Amino acid sequence: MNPSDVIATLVPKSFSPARESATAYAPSNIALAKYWGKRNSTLNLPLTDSLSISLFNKGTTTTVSQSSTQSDYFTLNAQLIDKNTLFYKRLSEFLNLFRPNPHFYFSIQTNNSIPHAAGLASSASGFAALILALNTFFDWHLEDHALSILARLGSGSASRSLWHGFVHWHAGKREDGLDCFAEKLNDTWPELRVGLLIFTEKEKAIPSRDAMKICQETSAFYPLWPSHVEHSVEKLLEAIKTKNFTLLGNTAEQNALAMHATMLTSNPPFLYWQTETLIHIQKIWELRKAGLPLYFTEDAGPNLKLLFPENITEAVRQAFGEVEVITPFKS
Ligand code: 2P0
Repeated sequence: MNPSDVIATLVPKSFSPARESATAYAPSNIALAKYWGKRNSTLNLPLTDSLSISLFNKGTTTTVSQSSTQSDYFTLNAQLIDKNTLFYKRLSEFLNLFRPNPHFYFSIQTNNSIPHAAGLASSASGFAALILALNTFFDWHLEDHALSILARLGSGSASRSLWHGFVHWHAGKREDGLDCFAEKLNDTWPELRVGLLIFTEKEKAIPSRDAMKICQETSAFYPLWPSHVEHSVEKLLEAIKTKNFTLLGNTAEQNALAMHATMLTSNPPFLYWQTETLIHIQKIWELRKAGLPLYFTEDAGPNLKLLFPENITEAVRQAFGEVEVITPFKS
């Protein structure tokens, strides 16, 4: 089964631009229970469910129109993307799936309010915003689950970036992945805060796509991962339902550390952490011992995301001068 077969079941057989251009925004998302391993890498079908929180105003705005030249034309934060970059090739190949005819070329303008490739899931919001913009550009009127499936074909975590708030991505069982999509949870948590601790905006050493494959294929700890993450999802759903912040923070932190343990135990081993990562983790643990309900999660990069309730915001700002505080649920 190829992505084009899946798309043929979801998108109208023939379509053309319904307007000159279409613009959409999608928030970045942070997994509290991580996606780390696939059951099918052609369709980005994950081995397990995962659960995320979206970062509200940190995300991607994308405008789609038809290119007036005989090739795709992409800009990222107003900079032209060179045709020889991996970024260009990946985007152009993805767009091959959605050309109304083989001679149709796209102009895609993307603006990120998050650092590109700094472990802050910019590909997630990027592909999600692109699919939302294409849906409007071509007047597809697709339902949420279909949009999530299409975004997932670009990047797995993009399936979770179509909404604000908590999002649960179902692994599904079908080979074609038509039961593998994310859904927004209706629960809100206005007091919840996410703190971004960004030490570096450099490109990551190993793309997460390759990293999760190495872990899945070689880590001695990987066989423990699927049941760990399924438990994490259950505990997070319980924490969200009962507004149990300790359970939420603890579960997210342990899940992130378990994911990083699969990297340490891979062959060859690798680690995204930098010195600052460890210094800040130890500081978080000290503050917690001193009574602050403060937890962290970390993705495929050295930067940390703090999780804490609104009433300790000042203490968090004092401890981490450089923190950027996100309110995921704005009223
Ligand atoms: C997550 N990550 O759940 C995990 C945690 C990184 C660490 O989803 O191959 O870029 O495009 O499906 O979505 C990053 O993986 O991978 C990711 P592909 P993706 O957020």
